Amino acid sequence: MNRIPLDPDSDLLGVIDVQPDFMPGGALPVADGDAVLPVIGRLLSGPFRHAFATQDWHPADHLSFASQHPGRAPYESVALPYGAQTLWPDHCVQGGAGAALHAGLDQARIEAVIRKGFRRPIDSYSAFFENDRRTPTGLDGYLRERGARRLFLAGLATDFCVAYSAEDAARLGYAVTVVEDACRAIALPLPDGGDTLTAAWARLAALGVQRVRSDALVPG
Ligand code: VGL
Ligand code: ZN
Repeated sequence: MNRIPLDPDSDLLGVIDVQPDFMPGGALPVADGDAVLPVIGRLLSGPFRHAFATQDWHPADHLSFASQHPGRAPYESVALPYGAQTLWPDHCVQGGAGAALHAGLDQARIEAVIRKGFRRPIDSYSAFFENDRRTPTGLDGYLRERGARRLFLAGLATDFCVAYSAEDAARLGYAVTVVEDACRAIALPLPDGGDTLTAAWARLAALGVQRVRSDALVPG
C-alpha cells in the first residue's frame, strides 16, 4: 500500500457535517453514518495535528426542506433560482440537538468550525461556497491565512457535502484527497439510471481529487 506521510503544519483534515441528524436515527440518516466516528477519531488522534469542521446549520424554514414546498416530498428535486435542488427532510435546525457536532467527535484538534446553509433561500453543501457556487463561506480565506496546502476530507455525506467541498477545494487550488473509509454516502438514484455517489466520484476524478483509505495516512 502506498503510504502518504503527512506534513504536520500544512496538511489539514476537514471533518464535514459529522452531526447526529446524518446518523442512523437522525432526521436525514446516512446509512452506516456513525461508522465514520472511529475512523475520524484515529485520524484526529494520530496523523493530523490540525483540523477544521463544518456544520450544516439551517433555519427552521429553510428552502431545502421538502416541508417548505407543498405537495413535494423529501428526495424529490425542484428548480430554485440557482439550479436544481434536492429536497430533504427537515434537518440540522440551528441550535437543535441534531445539528450539534456529534458528541463522539474528539474536537481537541478541530481549530475552526464553519457553519453553512443558514440563508433561507439557498442551500450550501460545500464548505467553501453555497449552492449558487458563488457565495463564499469564508473558509478559503481562513485556510489560506493558515497556510493550508493539502486538504484531506472526511465525513457525511460522500456524494453531497464531502464531494461538493472537494470539488470547490480542487478548483481553489488545494491538493485534495477524500478519505473514503472516513465517509458514508446517501446514494440517491439519478434520472439517467446512475446514482449520486457514482456521479460524484466521476466528477472528483476529473478534477484530480485523490481517494485513499485512512490507514495510508501516516505521520510525516
Ligand atoms: C447534506 C443533504 C442536505 C450533507 C447536508 O451533509 O451531505 N446533505 N444537507
Ligand atoms: Zn442540509
